[in-house]
Amino acid sequence: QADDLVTEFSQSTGHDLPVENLPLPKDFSWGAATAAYQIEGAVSQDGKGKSIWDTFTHLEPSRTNGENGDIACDHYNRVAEDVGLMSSLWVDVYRFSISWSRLIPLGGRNDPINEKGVAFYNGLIDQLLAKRIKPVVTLYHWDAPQGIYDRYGAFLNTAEFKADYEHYARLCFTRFGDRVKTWVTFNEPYIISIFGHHSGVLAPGHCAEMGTDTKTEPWRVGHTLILSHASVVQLYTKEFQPSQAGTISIVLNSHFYKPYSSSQADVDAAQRRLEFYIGWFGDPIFLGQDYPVSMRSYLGSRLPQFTSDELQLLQQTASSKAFYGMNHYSTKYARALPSPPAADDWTGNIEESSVNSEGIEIGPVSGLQWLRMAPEGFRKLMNWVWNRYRLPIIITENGCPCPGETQLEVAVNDEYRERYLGLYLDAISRAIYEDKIPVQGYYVWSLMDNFEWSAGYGPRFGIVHVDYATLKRTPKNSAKYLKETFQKRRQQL
Ligand code: PSG
Repeated sequence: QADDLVTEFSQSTGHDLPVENLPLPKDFSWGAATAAYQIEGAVSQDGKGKSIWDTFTHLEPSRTNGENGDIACDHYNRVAEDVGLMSSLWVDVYRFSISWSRLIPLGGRNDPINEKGVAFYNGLIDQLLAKRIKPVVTLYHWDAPQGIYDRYGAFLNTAEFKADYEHYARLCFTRFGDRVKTWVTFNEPYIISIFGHHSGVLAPGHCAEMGTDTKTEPWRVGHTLILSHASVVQLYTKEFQPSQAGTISIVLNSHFYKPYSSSQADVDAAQRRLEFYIGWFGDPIFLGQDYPVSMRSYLGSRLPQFTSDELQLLQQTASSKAFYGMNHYSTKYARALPSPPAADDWTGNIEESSVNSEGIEIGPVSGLQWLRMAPEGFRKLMNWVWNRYRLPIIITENGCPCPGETQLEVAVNDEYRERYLGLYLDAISRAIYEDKIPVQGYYVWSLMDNFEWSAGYGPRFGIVHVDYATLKRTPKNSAKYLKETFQKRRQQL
């Protein structure tokens, strides 16, 4: 019935959505992604310290649908089973994140190290390598130690955060860098800044109603993230890369934006929205320069300044030519607002919608309203990023929850997801062969159903179903589809 939904959409809108199963390069790598807080559970096992997500979910459970990551998928106690699962799907890569407060329970540079936490990740990495699965490791996927938040507000104190984050990163490179060759500093700085420090829907939940200065705080947080990223890239390239020979970058997410109408104002709005989403981090990090001009002109003094030393650091680290980590799910229309921007506007005075001026929807809706199937926007986004940064691209997250995916029977029979993934892979093939963009890999979000932050356990993004009552894992049809399609697509040509 999910399939019917897509066919019906194609017919009524003229969007053509049959999967073509286009080829991919032989050395293209595919994998699955997760994040520590979303799957591990075991939140106080073996000496783990509290993170801002433990606090956020327990203090006011309504913010996360009454749910939390205390148990999640209990991956912490089921590593062997989960690595076995990945191996049976023939993934090349597993992208996971390290829980900072498992390694350093209080988070700070002078705080004790929890060897049991180190041992957990050592075990995971060794089991992956034994199955010839390459680990891609995210140092920070949103779960800051509560200790550094209590001490100085985490990202709100740039110098303190940078020093503690460097110490934590050094620990990871030292203990795991002999085997981990691909590192990600931060997952989605945009979401951390805007959702954590403006709308407040994610931890630590700062928002105007809480007394946060939303005119400036998200941009200060972003500034801290950019500078902390750069200093850890410098640390890695100077001290670890010579012997470990790995690579390090950051993961940026964004929708693609299409103009709401053909008016010049809306065409400009779509471009400006992407600059506010991606250029915010991408220009300083990958071009080694100031924030986009559009941001400076709309935000003025709300946006922090880089000192000349900081710009120099950014220039140096930008030239370390790694890869662009792209998280992407969907496309929206961008419409220029006629009135002057709100005092705490974060968009460049733009309204987003899923329907354009002619009433045409951007794509068939998934299990989440904001996420619609729009593969053409994905291809355009790869082009936008390539034109601006000229870096090889790795798709570090892509996937969706299906409409009505509640019972096991529906969940396992996940036609909507199969179609979505098939079409998004076609878009990658086109980007590679028609647009000549070096896209190197694709990691589906997610290996298994997990704790979807503010939405709790409702939306299921996994290619493997998790029964939260028994924690039993059942591969969905899309898991078999990905295994087979990569096998076939990489044989073609
Ligand atoms: C990204 C974009 C939006 C919401 C959530 C994400 N958006 O535009 O509304 S988060 C991203 C994340 C991962 C999530 C996954 C699915 O890295 O942890 O589970 O996407 O939302």
